Amino acid sequence: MSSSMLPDVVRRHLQMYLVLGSANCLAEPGWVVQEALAGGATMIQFREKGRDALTGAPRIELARRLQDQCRRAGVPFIVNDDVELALELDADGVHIGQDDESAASVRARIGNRMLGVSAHTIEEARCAILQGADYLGVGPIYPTISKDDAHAVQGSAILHEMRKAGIHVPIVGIGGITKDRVEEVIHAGADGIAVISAVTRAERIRAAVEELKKKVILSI
Ligand code: 3NM
Repeated sequence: MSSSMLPDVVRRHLQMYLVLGSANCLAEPGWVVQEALAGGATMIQFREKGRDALTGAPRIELARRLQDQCRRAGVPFIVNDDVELALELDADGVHIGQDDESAASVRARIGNRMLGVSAHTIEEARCAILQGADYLGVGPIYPTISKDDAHAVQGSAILHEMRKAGIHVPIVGIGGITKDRVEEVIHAGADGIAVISAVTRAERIRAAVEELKKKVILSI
């Protein structure tokens, strides 16, 4: 079972989904999140991963601070790959990859919170849905500089294929998405875009989010 959240509500949260950790940010992460929220980010995922990632208390402290900002903006806060942290913070949801704990087990632990699962094939997508995913993250659609262990680039064709195969759950495209690629991703079947670098490395974060979101909405 998925959560009680209606798919159309989930779809709206996926429109301009910012994924980030401190290692992705050129500026202070709290400032990046504040600007992204001001620009209309529809959901935020805390993904504190990689070589320079925070650990222990500083990691939890940062998560709490970003979550607090999201709460004040009324935007869901999702924790990547850490059910314990999500439960400790009372986060709105969890996002997991294929190498993490099974989706069924995460669903059992998080109750009605939102569950996102990364899926690279139709088989993985079907399995995630059966195990209770509320949405799928599908990628990498384009080459990415933000994930060292990313799968081979799939192109937007994977989105088309999933929709053609009868997968109707909310899907967010991820991997190398920039403002010039939004239309292709949405037309291929995604409900929204998940981005790291297009926002965290933008010179003007608020304006970048506004532009990406506008392009998503115009392409739907
Ligand atoms: N997951 P950027 S690609 C976190 O394919 C992540 O599942 C991916 O960052 C997947 O927008 C990716 O900078 C990195 O390319 C996305």
